[in-house]
Amino acid sequence: MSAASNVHYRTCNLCEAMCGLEITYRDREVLSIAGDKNDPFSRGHICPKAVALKDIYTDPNRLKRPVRRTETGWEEISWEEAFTEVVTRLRQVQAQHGTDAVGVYAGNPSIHNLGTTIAAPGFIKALQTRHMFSASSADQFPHHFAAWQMFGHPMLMPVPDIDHTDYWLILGGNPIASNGSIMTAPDVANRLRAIQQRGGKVVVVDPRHTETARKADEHVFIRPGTDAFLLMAMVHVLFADELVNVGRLAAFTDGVETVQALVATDFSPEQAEVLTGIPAQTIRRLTHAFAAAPKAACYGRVGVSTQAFGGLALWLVNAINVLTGKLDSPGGMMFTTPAVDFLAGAKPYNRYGRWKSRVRGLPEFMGELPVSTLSDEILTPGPGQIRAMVTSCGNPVLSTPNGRKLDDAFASLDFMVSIDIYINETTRHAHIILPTATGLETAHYDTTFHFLAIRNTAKFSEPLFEKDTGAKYDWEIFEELRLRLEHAEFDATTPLPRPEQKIDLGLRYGPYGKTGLSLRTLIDNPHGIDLGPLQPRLPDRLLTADKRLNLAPELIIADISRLKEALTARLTNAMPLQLIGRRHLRDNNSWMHNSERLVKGPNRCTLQMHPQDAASRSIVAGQTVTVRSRVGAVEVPVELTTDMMPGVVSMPHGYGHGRKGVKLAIASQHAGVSINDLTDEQEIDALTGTAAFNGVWVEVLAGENV
Ligand SMILES: Nc1nc2c(c(=O)[nH]1)N[C@H]1C(S)=C(S)[C@@H](COP(=O)(O)OP(=O)(O)OC[C@H]3O[C@@H](n4cnc5c(=O)[nH]c(N)nc54)[C@H](O)[C@@H]3O)O[C@H]1N2
Ligand SMILES: Nc1nc2c(c(=O)[nH]1)N[C@H]1C(S)=C(S)[C@@H](COP(=O)(O)OP(=O)(O)OC[C@H]3O[C@@H](n4cnc5c(=O)[nH]c(N)nc54)[C@H](O)[C@@H]3O)O[C@H]1N2
Ligand code: SF4
Ligand SMILES: [Mo]
Repeated sequence: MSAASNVHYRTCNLCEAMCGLEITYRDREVLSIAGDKNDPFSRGHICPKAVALKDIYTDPNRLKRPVRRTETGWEEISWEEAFTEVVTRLRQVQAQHGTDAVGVYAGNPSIHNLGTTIAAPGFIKALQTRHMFSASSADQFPHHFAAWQMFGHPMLMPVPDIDHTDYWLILGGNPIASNGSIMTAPDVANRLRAIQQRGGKVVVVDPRHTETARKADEHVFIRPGTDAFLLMAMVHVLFADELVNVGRLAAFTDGVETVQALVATDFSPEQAEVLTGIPAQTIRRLTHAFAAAPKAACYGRVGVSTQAFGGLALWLVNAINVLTGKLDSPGGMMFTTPAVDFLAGAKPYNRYGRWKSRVRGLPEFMGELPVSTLSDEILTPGPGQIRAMVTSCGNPVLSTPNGRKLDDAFASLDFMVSIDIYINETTRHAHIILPTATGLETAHYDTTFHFLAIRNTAKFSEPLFEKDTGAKYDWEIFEELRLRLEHAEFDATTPLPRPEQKIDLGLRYGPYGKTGLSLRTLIDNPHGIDLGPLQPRLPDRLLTADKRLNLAPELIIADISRLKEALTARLTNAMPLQLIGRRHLRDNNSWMHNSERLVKGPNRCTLQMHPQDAASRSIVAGQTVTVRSRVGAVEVPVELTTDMMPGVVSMPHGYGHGRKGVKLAIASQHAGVSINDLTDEQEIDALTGTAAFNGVWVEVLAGENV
């Protein structure tokens, strides 16, 4: 007789939305995964990816024990052997070539795994390298930069209070597909509908008529990479038409006059029209509507962040919210009060430009160098060259610009270790892979996403299943590596501190600790706890040295000259089309294509193109075309759609699994090609070092291999 089924509640850790799951299981088998209706935040919402947690758990390609690459293939080795070899080889490289000869790449799931979030930094610190890279410079550095410069700390990023807003202006975000980012908001679709039901409006600015645009009240096409011109023109209109109303923020805000002077003569809507393709009248109308709405939030995301003027664009997004008094005001852009507040006691921030990258002279930010220059640092000989790499939770061969160059660079290393669960496009270059227990096997608390949520909430998930015998948690791996690197006496019988102990401390000493919130409370409330709507937090929350909000920071204002140059040059190129990215609900960056239920159906790795652009090139629907950029070419089937702005083409990222040595049985059958074989490692936002993925100049030619 089989045992009865049981129910387990936990948070989905696959994206930023923090959906509550209700999982029925028997023994070690998942019977079903559904939305947890009693989760006060997600209210039963899930997306199709949640069910794939089961596929990851049962995936025969997922590694459970360390493996070593040999001439005849991969062999399993013991943890002792793996740790010894990794630490010996890393030390050897550092002894021979200096500490900077070891580079690190930390990828996106680093912040979706509690153990990695808590334990990886100690290991990285023990390496003492200045060659630290992460997905942040392929994603959100502009948000951090603007937050640091204006509010005093890179983590002080405001989020849209969409549950109370009457006007949500979205630039370069597609939350209906991505489920939101730098805005943890499970069930965006219903929250968006609620805005409309209470008489509010949603406006989307995007070069593609997206899934979100379809649900919005208005969609405006914009030429890729030109948001900073639109936003400057909006600031111009705010001053010219006397719409500025800083309100209560005026008491602690500096720099309003500086910004006014910047837009006094330049950056009119007429000038912006030429670059953005948005009629001047539309820019004026949108600005007036935004300023007039009592509760409005201007929100920008990946589309505006990963472009040549990303830093300026995110500063302008904040500036527009400040100038109209919508920052830190209900229904506007607000700051979360998280239950675990890792900014408690934070000092004014200075982690910028303390060192520069060796080859291109790019400044460090937040202890990191731009990932766009990682391949240069590996391939360029000389003192300080990277000879060994550590990757964790990352697949930069598919996810960073000019991935082919990085692919070649990784192949040239003396040593590489990957902390990862798969043998994929990146980790196939590793000499040793250390796999972590993951997903349903782990305890979970979202330190980062509770911090960026549109409501104050807290939730802890216990592991559902025990990890496999012989498997290790990520925090065990990082702690052991750290201790061995530090030559500390390593005593296998002394238990390592568990990450949830840190969460317990964080909760007790956090803003709700006085009311008794602790890990125990969260364990007793497995659906999570609601701590109320966002509250105004300024000026108290500011971390600038003078406790004032700086609307016109020097580093940012200096970058305006670059924008002015582009205003004159008008962004032309010998290549006629501009390439942008695309996210699909059933993709998750580069790593979830090994789940049959997520990849089945029509091929999603297509080039979307406007029919006019196709006709002028004699391209027909479904045909395989060649897309060529400065750095490379790919062949991909074309999909014709008026969803695309003419002159703009789009491809998803995270495909390209057809490379030799990849051990992903299902993903390899849906290999696709990588957009990052086209994106250019030389094209970055000069201010923040962020990859300019969007607006890459390309040509599209009918036929294969042309
Ligand atoms: N052209 C283009 N490129 C882009 C983007 C774009 O919009 N356009 N988006 C960028 C953005 S926003 C991001 S964040 C990056 C993401 O790019 P990456 O940082 O490279 O992250 P992923 O592609 O998600 O790769 C995740 C890796 O983590 C491994 N993994 C999964 N779970 C675990 C775990 O529990 N433990 C460990 N140790 N490993 C695990 C997977 O096997 C995989 O190797 O891509 C960027 N690249
Ligand atoms: N299903 C799914 N969900 C995900 C991910 C995933 O890969 N798949 N990845 C996760 C990660 S790591 C992140 S960072 C978030 C990202 O979350 P979002 O920022 O919502 O990501 P996207 O869906 O890529 O939306 C970016 C939008 O910007 C538009 N865009 C491109 N160029 C420009 C431009 O120059 N200007 C403007 N205004 N718009 C432009 C694109 O057409 C696209 O609609 O999603 C997360 N959630
Ligand atoms: S939206 Fe994100 S958190 Fe929610 S179920 Fe899907 S992948 Fe998980
Ligand atoms: Mo991201």
